Amino acid sequence: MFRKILIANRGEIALRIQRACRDLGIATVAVHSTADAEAMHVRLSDESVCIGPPAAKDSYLNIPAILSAAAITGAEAIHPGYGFLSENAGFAEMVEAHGMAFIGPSPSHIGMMGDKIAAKAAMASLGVPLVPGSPGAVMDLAAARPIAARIGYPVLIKAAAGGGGRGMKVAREPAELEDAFRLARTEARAAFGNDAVYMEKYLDRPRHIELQVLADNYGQVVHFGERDCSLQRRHQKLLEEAGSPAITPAQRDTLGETATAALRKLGYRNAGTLEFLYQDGQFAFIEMNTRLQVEHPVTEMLCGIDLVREQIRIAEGARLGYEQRDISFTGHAIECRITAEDPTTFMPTPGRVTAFHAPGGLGVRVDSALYAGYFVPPYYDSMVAKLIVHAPTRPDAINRLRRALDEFAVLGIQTTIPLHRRIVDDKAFQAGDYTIHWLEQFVAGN
Ligand code: MV4
Repeated sequence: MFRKILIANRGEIALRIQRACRDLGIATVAVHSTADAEAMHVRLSDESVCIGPPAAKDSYLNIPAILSAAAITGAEAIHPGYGFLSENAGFAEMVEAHGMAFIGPSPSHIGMMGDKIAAKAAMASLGVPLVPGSPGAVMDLAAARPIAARIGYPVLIKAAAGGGGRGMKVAREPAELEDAFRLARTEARAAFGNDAVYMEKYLDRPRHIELQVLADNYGQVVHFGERDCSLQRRHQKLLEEAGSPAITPAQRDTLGETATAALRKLGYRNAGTLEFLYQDGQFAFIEMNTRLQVEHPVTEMLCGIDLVREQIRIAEGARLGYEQRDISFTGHAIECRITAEDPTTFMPTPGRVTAFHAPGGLGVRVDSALYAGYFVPPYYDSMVAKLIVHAPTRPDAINRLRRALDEFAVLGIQTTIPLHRRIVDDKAFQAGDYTIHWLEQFVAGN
């Protein structure tokens, strides 16, 4: 059993991880930048260490400072949260080289899934369905032409080191291929220092559906169903649901069986999320995330499980101790990501929070590090709260979400609460009838 864990993150996710540690009787070490000296994750931790100036590259991404903080406090393990160093294979390796546990997958699996071409090749060889595409990297335009012709236009050119939509270009017809290919390459090199690209058939109206899995160190792999993350704008998710309004329990079972069998053969461990595009009744794997995700609470509410606790136990060497048939899916859960942004222009709105009142009651959860008097700094991600509701049915969850949003008060700064409130009242949202393009249209029409 770990006695002390260092949490290499800030904000709501640092609190979320602290709570799981407390529940397990484990002491916590917070790290923080000089801008976060007054932050809630520092106030609520057992110990804290300042690791550098405000810019993330000098603090939350400062590997020597974080490893030193762990060494001087005697932490036995590091939880990276999401973002920052969470998918940095080199960091995971260094944590282990310093005799500590990295609470996450092995460095080699983080590295494999960070290369989208390698990830797809591994999944395809293990029977997971893919979007039709190039068998691997596409070296030049001469190679791209016949592959595009075989897949059929429109095609998408993606960066191997990409993810999250950066370095992605569509070619709707052969005449567009040359420019799209060259642009994708150039962007990939600039953004990732790696210009390897691959090609896929472009799906024009998919849903974005992801599957949550956990694996222990002894080959036991289970899934906790899917999340529908289609409601996004510029690759920033705004609202997530579990389960997906578009998926039947039988589809969930089939997808889960295929994915868990593949990860068992890969020897994967700890938490992971497989991302799929879903269109015309078909799932196609696109990427795998080797971290705890922002939207994990909808899965926790649906399945009644503490995913962070499980991550910690797995890292300690515990067995999962249950099987797929022990996992049940009850009701429906929805999460709203509330950001410190103007709800119409999406410009960040850092500043002083003058009053804060979180909603409550049955089936309502708020994960946030805000408090009255807190100053939202301009240096980091603008997400300041997650509101998660759970209810017996999707219509009940929507009603509960409306009620909770009406109770939620964040004064002093602008937030996206009013935008969420309008989404909840939309007929298409209520019908569950949306694709990844729906929200951009919704926002443009307002
Ligand atoms: C796609 C696609 C359509 N067809 N792949 C964007 C981010 C990256 N994770 C994958 N992405 C997409 N890949 C094919 N073959 C459309 C997107 C996409 C998208 C995917 C998920 C969530 C939001 C999105 C927004 C725009 C494009």
